[in-house]
This record gives sequence, C-alpha cells and structure tokens, in this order.
Amino acid sequence: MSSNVVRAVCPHDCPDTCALLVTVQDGVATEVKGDPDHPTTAGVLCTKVARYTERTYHPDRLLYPQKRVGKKGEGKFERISWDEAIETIAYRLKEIAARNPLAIMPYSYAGTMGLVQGESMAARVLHKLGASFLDRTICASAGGVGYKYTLGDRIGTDVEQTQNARLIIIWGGNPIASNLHFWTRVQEAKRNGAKIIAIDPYRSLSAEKCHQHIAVRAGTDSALALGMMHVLIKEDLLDHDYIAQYTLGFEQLQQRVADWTPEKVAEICGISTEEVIGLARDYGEGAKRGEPSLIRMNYGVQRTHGGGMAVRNISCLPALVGAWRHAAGGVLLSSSGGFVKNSDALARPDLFPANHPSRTLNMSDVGNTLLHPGSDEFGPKVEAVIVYNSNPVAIAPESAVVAQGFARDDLFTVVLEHFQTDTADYADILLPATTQLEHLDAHSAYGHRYMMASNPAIAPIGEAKPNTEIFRLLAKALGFTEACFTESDDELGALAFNYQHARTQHTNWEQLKQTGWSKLNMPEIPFAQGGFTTPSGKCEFYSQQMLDAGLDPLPAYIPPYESVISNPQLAAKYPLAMISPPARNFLNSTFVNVKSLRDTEGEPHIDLHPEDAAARQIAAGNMVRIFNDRGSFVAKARVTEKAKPGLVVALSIWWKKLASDQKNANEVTSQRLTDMGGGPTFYDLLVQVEKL
Ligand SMILES: Nc1nc2c(c(=O)[nH]1)N[C@H]1C(S)=C(S)[C@@H](COP(=O)(O)OP(=O)(O)OC[C@H]3O[C@@H](n4cnc5c(=O)[nH]c(N)nc54)[C@H](O)[C@@H]3O)O[C@H]1N2
Ligand SMILES: Nc1nc2c(c(=O)[nH]1)N[C@H]1C(S)=C(S)[C@@H](COP(=O)(O)OP(=O)(O)OC[C@H]3O[C@@H](n4cnc5c(=O)[nH]c(N)nc54)[C@H](O)[C@@H]3O)O[C@H]1N2
Ligand code: SF4
Ligand SMILES: [Mo]
Repeated sequence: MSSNVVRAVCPHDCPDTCALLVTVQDGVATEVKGDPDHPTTAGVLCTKVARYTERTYHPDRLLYPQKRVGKKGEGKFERISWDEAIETIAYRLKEIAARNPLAIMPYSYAGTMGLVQGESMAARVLHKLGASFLDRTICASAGGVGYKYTLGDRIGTDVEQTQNARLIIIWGGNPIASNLHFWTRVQEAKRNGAKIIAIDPYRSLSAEKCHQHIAVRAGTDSALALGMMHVLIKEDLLDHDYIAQYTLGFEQLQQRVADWTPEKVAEICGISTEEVIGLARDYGEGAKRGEPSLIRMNYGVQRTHGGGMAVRNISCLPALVGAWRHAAGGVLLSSSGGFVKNSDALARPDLFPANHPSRTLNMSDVGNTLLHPGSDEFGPKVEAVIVYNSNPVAIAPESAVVAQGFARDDLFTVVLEHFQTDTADYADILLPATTQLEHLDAHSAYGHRYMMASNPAIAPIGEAKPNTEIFRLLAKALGFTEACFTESDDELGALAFNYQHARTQHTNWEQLKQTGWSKLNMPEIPFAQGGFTTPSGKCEFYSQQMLDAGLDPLPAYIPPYESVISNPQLAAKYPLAMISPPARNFLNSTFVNVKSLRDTEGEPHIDLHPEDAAARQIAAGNMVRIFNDRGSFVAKARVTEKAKPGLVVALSIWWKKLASDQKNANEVTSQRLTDMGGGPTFYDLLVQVEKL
C-alpha cells in the first residue's frame, strides 16, 4: 500500500485560491485538506472543496467522448472513440474556417482559474484558426475598468492586513459564502475592536453578522459614495496633504459632489439621511484619528447599469481621507493586477493569421450573438462554438435566448466538461475533461498575493483528458505543425509567470511545484506615497481617459436600467427588483449536481419581504412564479425581512435541469451591458411574483 501527499490548488473562481494537500492512497485521492502553512488558507477549506473527492469521483462524471443522437438540448448521446471525436471536430472546423474562420466562437471562463487549463493551448488553436476573439466580461470587467480609470491596475490592500483594520466596510460582498478566508480575518479585526459595516440590499449571511447593515437599493452604490464624499468635504474630514500630493482633480470633484446632499442620496438609495452621514463620519473621523479603514469592494456593486462608475466612485474614497497611508487601509477589489503573467506566451495571439480581419464577441450577450444572422457590421453568423470551463446555458443572462441560440440546428457545438451540464445537453460533440486532481496547473489569484502551482495527484478518470491535451490533439488533426502545439503541460506551466520581475525573481517554476506557493514581493503598503498606475500616477478624481472614451470624467450616478425610481412605467407592471447572488454551497453553477451540497441549499427558492408576500397572498413555503417580459422561473418562497421591501433574492446559480420547471434565475435577467467594460447586469431587473 502506497500513500503520499500532493500539493495542489483549488481551481475554482473564488478570491481565496486555497493551497490544497491531497492524500493519495494506492492511486486514489482519499482526502483534500487546506495547507496549514499557507498564510491565507491556514488549513481551512470551505464545505464545497473539503468534499472535493465527492465531485472528483462522482458517478455522473463524463468518462468518454460522445456524440449527440437526440435533439439539441435533449441530452441524448452515444459513446464514440477519441479518434472519431477529434476527426469530426477537425473536419467541421476546417470546413467552416475555409469559408470564414470568424464564424468560430470560443466560449470559456473560469470553471478552472488555472492558467494552463485556461487560455493556453486552447487559445493557441483558436488563434491559429483565425477564430473570433472572446471578450471575457461575465464577471469583473465593469469594475476592472472603473478601477483602472481611477487607481490603475487591480492592486489594493493585502488581505493579510485585514485583521489590523479598525473599520471594515464590506461593500457588495458576502464573504461568508464567497470569500471565507477574508471573513476569518474580519472576525479577528472584530475581536480587536474594529467596527464592521455591510452595504447590501440583502441581509446576507455576512451582513447579519456585521455591527451595521446599510440596505441600499440595488444599483445605487455610486450615489452613496457621492453622498459620502459630500459629507467628507463639507465636514472637512479630509487628508489635505494626501489629496494635494497624490490625487488629481480635487477642485472639480468638490464642485461635482456639492449637490449630492445626504437627503438626495438617501432618497435614491432607499436609506435614511442619518445612515449616509453616519457612514461618512465613521469613515472620515476614524482616518482623522489615524486609524486604518478598509473597504472590501466586491461584485455586488458591479452588476447593474452603472457598475463601472460605482467601483470608480468607491475607489475615490481612500485617497480623500488618506486611508492608503496604512497597510490595513485602502480598498481591496482584486489582487490580480499584482501578478506578472506571461499571458501572450501561453495564448500566442501572434499565431492569428496575418492580414485577416478579426472580431471580438462579448460573452455577456451570447444569446443575441448566437441568434445574429450576420451582417457587414457584425461579420459572419456564428457557425461553431467551442465551450470549455463554462456553462453558458445556465450562467449567461436571458437564458431563453441563450438556449434558443444553442438550439440552432445549423450551429456546431463542442463542449469540454466534467459533467453533463445544461450546456452539454446542446453539444454535438461532448468531451470528458479532467479535474484539478488529474492535471497540472499554475495559478494566480484575485484575493491574495501568492503564485501557486498545482500538481496532478491521480490519473485521469475514465478516458478524460486535460483541456490542453484535447487541443493538442485537435491541433494535430487540423495540420498545425508549429512546435508550440506539442508543448507539454509542464512546459506551459513554466511559461505562466515571468520570473525576471522584482516581484517574482525569488522563485521559479521548479521551486513553485515543490513548495506549492510563493508570495509576490510587493510593498506592504501599496500607495502610501501615491504611485498609482494611472496616466498621471495619481488617484484620478478627474479622468481624461474617461472623457476620451465618451464617459463622464468625474464621479457620477448612473441609475439602473430597471428600478422603481428610474423606470416607473416598467415598475407599474413589475414592481419588484431582483438580485441572484451566489449561494454558499454552490460555486456559480459548479457543485449543484453534488447531492450533499444541493441538499444543504434545498430547492430553488426566493427570499421575499413579509409586506411583499402579504400583498400577494404568499406564505412561506408556497411555490411561486417569478416573471417579467423576458421569461419566468418557479421557486419556493421564503418570507423574510432579510430581503428589503421591494426586493426578491434568488440565490444562484441552479442547474436548470435540476429545477422542477427546468429553468433558473437567468430566465428573467437581461442582456443589457454595464456602463464600462461590457459587463453583464445580472442585478438590474424588475419582476413580478405570483403564487402558483
Ligand atoms: N460559495 C460561493 N463562492 C463564490 C461564488 C459562488 O458562486 N459561491 N462565486 C465566485 C465568483 S465567480 C465571484 S464573482 C465572487 C462574488 O463574490 P461577492 O461579490 O462577494 O458575491 P456575493 O457573495 O454574492 O456578494 C454579493 C453581495 O452583493 C449584494 N448585492 C447585490 N446587488 C447589490 C448592489 O447593487 N449593491 C450592493 N452594495 N450590494 C449588492 C448581494 O446581495 C450579495 O450579498 O464569489 C466567488 N465565490
Ligand atoms: N443570475 C446570475 N448569473 C450569474 C452570476 C450571478 O451572480 N447571478 N454570476 C456570474 C459570474 S460572477 C460568473 S464568474 C459566471 C460564472 O460562469 P462560469 O464560469 O460558466 O462558471 P460555472 O457555472 O461554475 O461553470 C464552469 C464549468 O466549467 C467546468 N470545468 C471546471 N474545470 C474544468 C476543466 O478543467 N476543463 C473543462 N473543460 N471544464 C471545466 C465545470 O464543470 C463547470 O460546469 O456566472 C455569472 N452568472
Ligand atoms: S472555493 Fe474558495 S474557499 Fe473554497 S477551497 Fe476553493 S479557494 Fe478555498
Ligand atoms: Mo464571477
């Protein structure tokens, strides 16, 4: 009997990117634990990944290649050989590419965050084919752009400083569910006497454990930030020296926020004037006392029309009060900008055929894209989609349109997956992919500062192959002869980071595989003396780049597309706002098919305020239909004051096929995009609810 422990990394789309220790006995992974020595993981995993072997050895894993035999969406398949699968795909792609390769569309996101199993060999093949590019906007692009205009690269406070903050504002996040290892440090800060405030329309698991919960209307965060700036300036709770040295456009900002009075802001946000003033005072007075205050800004603020502007406005706050002077002060949106990646060496955009036109398709309105007939402006109709690391039929907005797109008989669809997801049901060819325990990868993170390496622990299950290997086989069948198409996963892993940089040169790939992780060498306090990566090197209250992009150069309020205030006509028909943030036991649509985790979530449900329930004769436990002009879905009602009046909360993202009506929350979400970055507006919609 042989037993060993392998260093791996949690591959999921979660800011925590935990370091794993996998126990393997006689070739079988028997236990997955958090590495006790990794400073943020600290030996603890969330419930989902603590049970990782359940997912890995799940009886429903795809074990061999299959081809569709039923109708699209029906989910009927027949086993075929790898040779037949690869030949079929190569034949169809060649035929389409001969007419116009732009008719081929990749669809991939962060099913694994791995840099090797993500955009490396897959991207090389798609680039060489001359396929359309994919703009990967589905999660973080609105905020990323808003942050960039204001502060530059996505670099912020080190999460390992959290426990030293005296005030922590959790703005649009629910860390107990989605950023557990940050939350542990928030608890430590709380024990040290820090005040914790949540800003969230919903009394989430995390919000209910904070000292204060400010329940704003969805999509009004930018107004709240304007109101805070108004009070900070009016009450002179400012760090004049920091403003003078390290910011740009303070005078214009001062004029801009002059009429953003607490009264006006309270009205827009659906909160009290005292809450606006109190929040600003907590923030500004703490800073005056020399105490570090930390804003953890998450994705909740980015999923409405003005999502980019919301992130921009909030990003202006630390510079006003000088919070950046402290290691535990400032703002943490994402740490991803600190990593020195070699994305081009992995993805090789240079393989794209010279002198060919290119086009970029946005993943956030994939439904409309698939149904587009083609035009001079749009380019050719999409004829093939290659899906990997994503489940668009469940996760993309306005699901009925997405499903209609994937149901097109003249569309050739290839899906690489672990399981037969809602998207897999529409595949022409369905290929079994390996999971993290079965393949190698290199990882950056967006919640901490460690470069990570994940070693394979077990042999592939069944005939599953890594994404990389599948694309290597495809490259060969397509006749691609460049040496880069035969590079091994280990060679790709070695390319993932640039080790010549001051932040990384203390380590290398061989060492990273041995130790599992290594911290970026970055200053503990990123912006104590400015040094923002904006054009001016300052925190830009006024942004020329925004003006050039046709945007308001100053912080502003962009109302939601659909809300009782911004669209009263629509609200007359659909009076309730709806948000569908992540459920604790799922990771986007991943894990929904793991029974123990699904059982903990129960069945698809919505949270509804008692007043709204009573007005509709809805009692707790009733089955209800949630609907608008785009579609409907059925869920069980929970009647609770956790949802503020006028709000429906549908924790997500359920597999459609596991719901009684084969639908989920994305039936009612819209394909409209954010103000910046072309992001989705998952939390910007109005619905009506009725008892079934
Ligand atoms: N368990 C679990 N963890 C996850 C995920 C998961 O699905 N499950 N998903 C991962 C991914 S891909 C991401 S992007 C992150 C997301 O990480 P977070 O952004 O922390 O996501 P949530 O935990 O849903 O927190 C979002 C919160 O924002 C609130 N919210 C909604 N609209 C608004 C608004 O307009 N303003 C404000 N202020 N708040 C609003 C919601 O009620 C919710 O409580 O989590 C990652 N981690
Ligand atoms: N209504 C609503 N919709 C949302 C959101 C919301 O809050 N509300 N959140 C949005 C956000 S923030 C995000 S990031 C997106 C997430 O959307 P996706 O990135 O599509 O995430 P998942 O739903 O987890 O699907 C990932 C799929 O990749 C597969 N996978 C994992 N590893 C591998 C691998 O190594 N190889 C292959 N071939 N497949 C693999 C998994 O089995 C899984 O089915 O959803 C968005 N959709
Ligand atoms: S999902 Fe997040 S918290 Fe859970 S193990 Fe993975 S990285 Fe850690
Ligand atoms: Mo995300």
